Amino acid sequence: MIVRTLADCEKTERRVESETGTWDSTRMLLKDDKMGFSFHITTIYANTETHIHYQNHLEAVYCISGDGEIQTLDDNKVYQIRPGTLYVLDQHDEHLLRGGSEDMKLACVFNPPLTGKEVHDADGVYPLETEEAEG
Ligand code: 9YT
Repeated sequence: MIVRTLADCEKTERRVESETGTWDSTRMLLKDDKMGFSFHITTIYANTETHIHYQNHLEAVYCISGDGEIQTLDDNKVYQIRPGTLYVLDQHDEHLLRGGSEDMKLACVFNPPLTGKEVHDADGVYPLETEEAEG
């Protein structure tokens, strides 16, 4: 059994800030937890744009609060994101994620799970970590 609070996780290395200055994220579950997915609470800052392309991961994202939009780059479609919206990157969709008039709080699930070290490649591809590469 694992029980954690967001407040406690935010005080540890689980909370990361992007080098782009456009988001922060608290990784409440990571690969070491051996659940087969990772779980994150991410804040996308208001009036920002982040380029993301998770070529090695599938991700589902649920909006808890705030507002923003996502633009998929292969077809230039724009989708509004509001509390209650779920978007799913089932095609490893390259996209621009924009914060709206206020910070957007998102709950995110990754398969395969992130290891926790991925912040340095923050605005593009996260590598698929191998057992050898971790340590
Ligand atoms: C919105 C989004 O893609 N969140 C993913 C998690 C975050 N980028 C992280 O923890 O690395």
